[in-house]
This record gives sequence, C-alpha cells and structure tokens, in this order.
Amino acid sequence: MLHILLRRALPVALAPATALLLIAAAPAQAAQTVTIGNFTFGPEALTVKAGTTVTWINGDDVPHTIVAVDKSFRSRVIDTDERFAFTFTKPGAYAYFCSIHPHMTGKIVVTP
Ligand SMILES: [Cu+2]
Repeated sequence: MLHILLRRALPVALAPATALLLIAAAPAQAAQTVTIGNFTFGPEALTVKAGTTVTWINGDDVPHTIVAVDKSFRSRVIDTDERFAFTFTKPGAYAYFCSIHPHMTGKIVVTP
C-alpha cells in the first residue's frame, strides 16, 4: 500500500524539490536576475559567465514571455511574480524578446 502511495506522490513531489536543489547547489555568483517592469527587461543587456543561470521575474501586472531570437530558449507565459530560469552554457550573444509584446527586447551576453 505504501509503495503505491509513494509511486503516485513522488513524480509530483520531486519536480519542485529537484529544482530547488539545483538552485541551492549553484554558486552564488552563478545566478543573475532580470526583472520585467513597465514592459521593459531590466537590465536590458546583461553579461554573464558561461554556466550562469539567469532568472527572469515578471513584476508587471500583465503576462509576458521570454523568447530567444535563435530559439535556444523559450518560456511559457509568465504571469505576475512568476519566474523563468535558463542556464547559459555556451558563450555568445543571445537576443530575446516577449512574444506577446515584440517591442520588448533584451540581450544576454555570455562570456567564456
Ligand atoms: Cu510582454
């Protein structure tokens, strides 16, 4: 009986726990934040080292998305106070925009 309960509960319970562990395991300097406010990505351009996880937080009261021009990452629709995170492993310049409001643009520059 117990193993049946565990098999049902584990996939649901593990997903958020795993995400938290990954965030906790990352060095402090390997995390950067972009805040969305007033239909603007702030900072609009951000330079990080390869391996850095960038987290976008929607501070607006309307939903947004974060979509890479080269399609290397794409968020779901992010509502108010929701987040999207992506870890940049390859150096390069990654231009992105909001697919709902395409005039919203930003750039992540990844250095080796
Ligand atoms: Cu938007």
